[in-house]
Amino acid sequence: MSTIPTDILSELELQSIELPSWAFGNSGTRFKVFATPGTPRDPYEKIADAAQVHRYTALAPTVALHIPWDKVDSYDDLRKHAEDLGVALGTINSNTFQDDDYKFGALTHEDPAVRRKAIDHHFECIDIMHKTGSRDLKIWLAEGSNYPGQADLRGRQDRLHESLSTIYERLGDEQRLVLEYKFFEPAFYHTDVPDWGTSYVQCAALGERAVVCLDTGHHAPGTNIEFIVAQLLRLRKLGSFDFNSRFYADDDLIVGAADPFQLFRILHEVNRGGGFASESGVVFMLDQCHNIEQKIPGQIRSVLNVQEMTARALLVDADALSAAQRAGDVLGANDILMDAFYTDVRPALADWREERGLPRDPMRAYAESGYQVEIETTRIGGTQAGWGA
Ligand code: LRH
Ligand code: MN
Repeated sequence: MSTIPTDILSELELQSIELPSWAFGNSGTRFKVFATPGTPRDPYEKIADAAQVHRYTALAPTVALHIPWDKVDSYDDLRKHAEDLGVALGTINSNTFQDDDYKFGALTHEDPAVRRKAIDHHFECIDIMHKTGSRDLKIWLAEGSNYPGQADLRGRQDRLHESLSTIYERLGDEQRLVLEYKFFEPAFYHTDVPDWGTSYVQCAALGERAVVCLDTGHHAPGTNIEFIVAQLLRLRKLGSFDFNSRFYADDDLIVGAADPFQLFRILHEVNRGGGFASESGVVFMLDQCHNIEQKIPGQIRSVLNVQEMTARALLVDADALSAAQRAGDVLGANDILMDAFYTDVRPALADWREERGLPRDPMRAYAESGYQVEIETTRIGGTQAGWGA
C-alpha cells in the first residue's frame, strides 16, 4: 500500500477548494432543468449544504456567491450564518448574462448607458464584497457576436478596457478583479474574452490586482491547458481556477470525471509553477452543475478528486524528472510522471483522514448522516434555487 510522505501531507493540509453556491441549486441545459428533492430555496440553505462538504472533508472552507442569484437583505447576517456553520464567503461572481439590456453586450456595448448599467452592477458587487469580506470579484462575460460583420471587434476591446478600468479603480486595496475567458457560448461567432491571451492582455493593462481565471471547460477541444497554467503562473497572472470536466463543450461535469489524467497534468504544472503556495494567490474553485446527480455528494466527490490528483502530482519525483529532462531521456522522464499518476493514494488519504478525526469515506459518512433525507423532507414549498435570478 502506498504511503504519502509527511511533507506532502502537510502541504495537502493547506489545500482549500472553494465551492460554487450555484452547484447546490437546480441546473440543466436548454432542453431541461430537472428539479431535485431537497434543493435549497435560498443562499442560506445553499451555504448550509456547502458546509456539509467541508464537514466531511475539511477541504472546502469557503463558498463563492453569484449576484443576483445569491442576493439577500443582509450580507452581514449571511456572513454570520456561514461562520456559524464553519465556512466563509468567498469570491463574488458578477452576472451580465441574463438581462435583456445586455443582448448586444454589457461592458463592451456601443451604448454608454448600457455600459454604465453594467459597471454599476459591478460596483454593487464590490459593495457586497466589503460586507462579505471577499477579496475577489470574478467577471465572466457572455459578450460577443453570432455573425461576421455584426460587431466591431476592435472597438469592443477598447470599450472593454475602459469599462474594466472603471471597475478596477473602484476596488478596495486588498481586492482583486479576476477575468474569466471562454472560447464560445452563448456567442457563436466571436467572444470578447475568448482565450487566456485576451484575458491576460486586458488584465495586464489594468494592474497588479487584475488576474486571469482559467475555467477548465472553456477551451477548444485538444487545447493543452496545463501549458496555459504554466505560462500564467510564470507571468504571475493566474488568479483562479474554475474546476470541472467535459467530454465535449462547457459540460461543467465533476472535476476529474471526464479526464483524470488532464487534471493530474494541470496540477503537476501548478506544483511546478509554485501555484500551491499561499503567496501565489491562486484560488482553486469548483464551477460545476449537477444536472442529474445529487448535489452535495457531487461536491464531496469533486473536492476528493482534486485532493487525490494533487497528492499524485506532489508525489512526482521532481529531481529525477528534471535530471531525465536535462538528459533528454524522453521515456524516462515520461515514466517518472506516469509513475506518480498511477500511484493509488486513496488508501493513504483515508488513513490520513482517520488520523485527523475525519471519516475514512466522506461519501459514505454523508450518506449515513441522514442530512439528505432531512432536507428532502423538510424543504417543502418555496422555490428551488436555480440559474434564474
Ligand atoms: C460561464 C461560467 C462562469 C460562471 C457561470 C456560472 O460558463 O463558467 O464562471 O459565472 O459559469
Ligand atoms: Mn466558470
